[in-house]
Amino acid sequence: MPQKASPKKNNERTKASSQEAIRKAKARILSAHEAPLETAQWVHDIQNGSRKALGQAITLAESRLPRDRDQLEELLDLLQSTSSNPKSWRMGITGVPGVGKSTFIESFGAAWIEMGHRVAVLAVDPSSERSGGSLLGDQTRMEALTKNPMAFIRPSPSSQTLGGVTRATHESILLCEAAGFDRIIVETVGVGQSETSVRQLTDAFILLMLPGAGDDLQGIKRGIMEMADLILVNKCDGPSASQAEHAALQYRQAIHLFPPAQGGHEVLVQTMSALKQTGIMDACGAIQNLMHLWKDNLWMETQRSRQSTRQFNDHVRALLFEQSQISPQHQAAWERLQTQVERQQISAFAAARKWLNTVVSQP
Ligand SMILES: Nc1nc2c(ncn2[C@@H]2O[C@H](COP(=O)(O)OP(=O)(O)OP(=O)(O)O)[C@@H](O)[C@H]2O)c(=O)[nH]1
Ligand SMILES: [Mg+2]
Repeated sequence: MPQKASPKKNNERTKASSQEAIRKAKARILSAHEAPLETAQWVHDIQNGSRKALGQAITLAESRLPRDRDQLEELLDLLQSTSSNPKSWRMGITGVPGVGKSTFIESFGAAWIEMGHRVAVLAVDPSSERSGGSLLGDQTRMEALTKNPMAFIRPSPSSQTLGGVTRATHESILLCEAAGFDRIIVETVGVGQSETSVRQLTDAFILLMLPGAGDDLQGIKRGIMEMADLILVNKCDGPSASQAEHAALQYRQAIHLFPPAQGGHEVLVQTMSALKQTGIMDACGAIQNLMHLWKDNLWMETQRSRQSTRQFNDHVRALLFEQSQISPQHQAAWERLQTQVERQQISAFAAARKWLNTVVSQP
């Protein structure tokens, strides 16, 4: 007859089985992440067109773990990715949800590939509102491009702050360029601040508009229109074609009231149908003209250098802030001051100065 185990033995057995469970879980987690490649091998693979290596590098760019950040910086360093790759054209696409951005990118991207280029499509979406369903929608709207070996499509990183997403997108652009993609298309997905950050990451900014909307500017703020280098009124097909032409006329008039564009160019308003694929080559032509003009008048160089300076400043601020949050004392001081500001016991400015003094005096 089997003997009944003592409570002590039972305890030991439970402990052993929970340790075993932890060990198995750890092994599962580790095997879920592919073993990190040697950085040099990784660089070689990216430069030789391995999409897997590029995808893994972008995953690293999206990570917030300090270890991953270090490795990414090493990788970018080895790839010698700087912001001065003059051969690549970075294009931002924005417009209200449903205007046809993804449908446009499908034919716009294909047009560049036909001209012999390699196209990378990235998305900036700091909101976590988009469901897997709408990402799936994008994949079907960009079906041909998704399958094209000359294209690389990366859905946006989710659940991050705008600053984090912007940094990840910037690094992803550099990685795609290092992998030989010379036409980079960045789609803004969330409405709001993401337009401004995509503007900061790209050379040319394209705004898509709906037909028959001139009246209320479709929720697109005037500031966003002022940032655009090219305006495309989409859905110029079927019964809405005449409305689209009318809207284009109105936008052309509105643009004359804006301050002149910094690149020394005229902001064109063109009509197109992303669905029927009309006006796509005209859009490519307009971009080509802009890029050639900007090369000649040095705006391309000036703008990129301003963008890099701004990124440097933003990055320093972000790193300083991150660093200052590491110490529990600084964090406690932060929380205390924040409460005082909330209760209106101290001005926001005085609180900020006080906190900085704490950080500086007790590094
Ligand atoms: N008639 C017509 N419909 C279009 C055109 N372009 C896009 N659509 C339709 O408009 C809908 C939205 O298109 P998307 O390309 O997904 O629009 P989007 O701007 O990417 O949308 P979000 O990613 O949700 O912001 C789809 O049903 C498209 O088929 C066009 O030129 N003409
Ligand atoms: Mg879309």
